[in-house]
Amino acid sequence: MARDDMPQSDFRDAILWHLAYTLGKDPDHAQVFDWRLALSHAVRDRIVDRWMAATRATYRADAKRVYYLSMEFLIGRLLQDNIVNLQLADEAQAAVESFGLDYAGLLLDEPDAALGNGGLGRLAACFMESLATLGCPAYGYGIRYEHGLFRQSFAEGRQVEAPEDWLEQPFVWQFERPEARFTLGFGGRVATRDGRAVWEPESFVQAEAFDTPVIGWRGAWANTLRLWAGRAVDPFDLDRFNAGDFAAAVEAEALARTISRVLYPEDSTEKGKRLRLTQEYFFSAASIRDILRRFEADHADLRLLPQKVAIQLNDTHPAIAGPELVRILHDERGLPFDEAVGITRGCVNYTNHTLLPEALESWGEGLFADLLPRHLQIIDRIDEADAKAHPDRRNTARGDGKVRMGELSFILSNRVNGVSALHTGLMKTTVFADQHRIWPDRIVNQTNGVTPRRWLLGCNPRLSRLIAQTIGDGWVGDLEQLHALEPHVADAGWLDAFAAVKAANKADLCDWIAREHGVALNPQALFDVQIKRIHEYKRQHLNILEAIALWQEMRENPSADWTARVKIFGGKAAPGYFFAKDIIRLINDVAAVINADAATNEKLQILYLPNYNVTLAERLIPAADLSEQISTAGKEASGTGNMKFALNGAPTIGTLDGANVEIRELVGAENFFLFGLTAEEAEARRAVPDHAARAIAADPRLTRAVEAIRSGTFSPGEPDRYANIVENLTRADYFLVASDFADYWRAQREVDFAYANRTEWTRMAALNVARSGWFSSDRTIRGYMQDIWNAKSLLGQE
Ligand code: 6GP
Repeated sequence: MARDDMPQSDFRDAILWHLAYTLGKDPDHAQVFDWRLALSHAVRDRIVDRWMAATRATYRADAKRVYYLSMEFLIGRLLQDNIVNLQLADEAQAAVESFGLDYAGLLLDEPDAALGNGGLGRLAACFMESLATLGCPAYGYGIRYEHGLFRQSFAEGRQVEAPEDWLEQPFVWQFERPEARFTLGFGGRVATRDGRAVWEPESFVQAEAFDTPVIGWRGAWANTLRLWAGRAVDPFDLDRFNAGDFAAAVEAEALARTISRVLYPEDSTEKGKRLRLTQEYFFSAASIRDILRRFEADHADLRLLPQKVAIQLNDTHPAIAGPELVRILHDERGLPFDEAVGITRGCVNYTNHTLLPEALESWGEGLFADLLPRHLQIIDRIDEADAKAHPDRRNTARGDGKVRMGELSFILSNRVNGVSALHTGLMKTTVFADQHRIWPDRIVNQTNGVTPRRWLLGCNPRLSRLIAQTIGDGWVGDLEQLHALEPHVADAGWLDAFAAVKAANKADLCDWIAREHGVALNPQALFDVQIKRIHEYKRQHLNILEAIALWQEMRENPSADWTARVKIFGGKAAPGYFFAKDIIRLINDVAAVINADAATNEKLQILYLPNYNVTLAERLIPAADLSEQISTAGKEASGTGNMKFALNGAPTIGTLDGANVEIRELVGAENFFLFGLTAEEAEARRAVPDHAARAIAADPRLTRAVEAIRSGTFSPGEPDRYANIVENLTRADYFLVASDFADYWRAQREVDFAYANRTEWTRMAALNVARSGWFSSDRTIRGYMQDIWNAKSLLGQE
């Protein structure tokens, strides 16, 4: 094949062509890495035409565009996802195997792009895929971090963090856009000229765009994920270099790149750092300029902006986009202030993802004024106008020497949404009660969802095949069709096939764990999985306490008919969150002791897999029997892992928290293991003096489990290693671990009992699948399009 014979149709030839002409490699000497890149290029070629067609259609229709601003996009690997959505899986596999290569191995060679911490970032990635699937013209805007979320390993059970380096390899999916650059100012002062405020920043950096196409199901539509990288306005100072000061010559570039260097490894905790606020302004301001540039290319009247532009703030991290838009419209384009605010409010909407007070961002006035002096004035002016209109208003954006980003987002938004019914309700009665009283129509609910392409079709091919054989393949684009599985649940033969899928997935996981981690698991055991960020409110320590109590009871009563269990944990702790890191170490210490106990280890094993990420989730969820969703009620805004487990046939053990409530309603109370205090009861329990000590005293199992930790059973020679955890559990126990323990124990024994009747269990698991269709992110995005953005699908018009 020659260079000019760029193959159009034959996929195998396309791979060979890219191997030669894009990568300069001879097939005889190509490594897995080269083949993977060649395959990726061949796949990317199939995306580009559709991507351009979608962009052209959007221009032609002058359609309203949705802009999803998010500090995080936890996209994971893209090769398989793109292949699945282009329906190229069989062709790609055949081509790869014809070269004598292992297809799965090739897919796994791709680095996992971890440009996010957890739920918020992964939701943004699912939303991008659903927006494309639904043909909604949309752009994701974020930061192109050089280093994503840190890599986690364990040393003597303790979390060790190492930098993540996904960009050390070529990222095939992106297109660099050197022509799309904006210069952004920071600091300085606000001057007055001709009676108007003019911001005179002190320093400048440039934002450079990198575009990644996001292709929807069946390749019908593609949108753009545009990530900004920092660069210096003058990257190289030749005078300084010639003077021999080589480091200083590139100092400006090093500083500018710092902005997009690392993802803050924070989840639900606020990090009051200058760099973080700089990052937030950097990507929000670059995005606003890009949005205006696109709008102004075709429209002269800025008052049309709300008809053409919907901006979604993914939590408060991009909240500064609001004042930035007001500033440009007023200071730079000359619109009256009130009109600028009105237009901004017509475009901007805000999603809240947590009620935890420490996660509600606020910045000291000093820092804010130093970095964004003009924005501070704008915020004050909006606050003042609101105060005049609503004299009884209490929660303003400015107050207590702080700029409060939740309030700021609220007052500059058209719609504000929560992410599950319970969470939205609590927003109205707690953090945003004051605002809700004044603007009762502003808060709406959009319960989260997950994309079925990645979280069923891609990650669970066996179950997908069984479903397709049973009800056809319409469910992939219309997940509610899974309801058609329900009648088959009464069919013993079908249930056997369903059980065989889970067994095969578990066998695969066991093989992988044996290979990678040298641990042999009992595949007959119930696989009980808790994977998510480590946080006190998510209560991994409740889970490990139950494991300790179970182990103690097994030792006491070895001949009882115990249901064998493997407890699997995965998740990272923010590096500065010491309590969470103690929990990690405790789980690892407990695992070491219990796994070494020959008296029980056929019945109980504990495994903490390091470096939890999207890829690991894709491995674990299809093989899970039980989904642990055990947060203190009122604290988990929604959860999305909970949806993935249910969709893959793992019933939940959980509290009435976040979207668990809706999962339970839909799958049926009899197919969900409920325990624990409700959000209301939890609030009341906190007021009871000594609630923790009382709960422990009332429960001999809990007393004994806590005592084992306290006395050093899991930290021989160092009994006070977990003094902090013990102290917390026995005294303040804000997250009510002790109060919920007894009921959790009861629900776990119900699980044991139910799992022992394998047919009944399989029925329950299958009903979880059949009834989880509502949790597709397609449904969520339709809700946003209708209730929040007023945006239309352009499918069929490309
Ligand atoms: C998370 C919430 O904790 C989780 O419950 C929810 O499912 C997810 O957002 C998506 O809505 N919040 C975050 O990850 C976060 O950083 C500031 O909130």
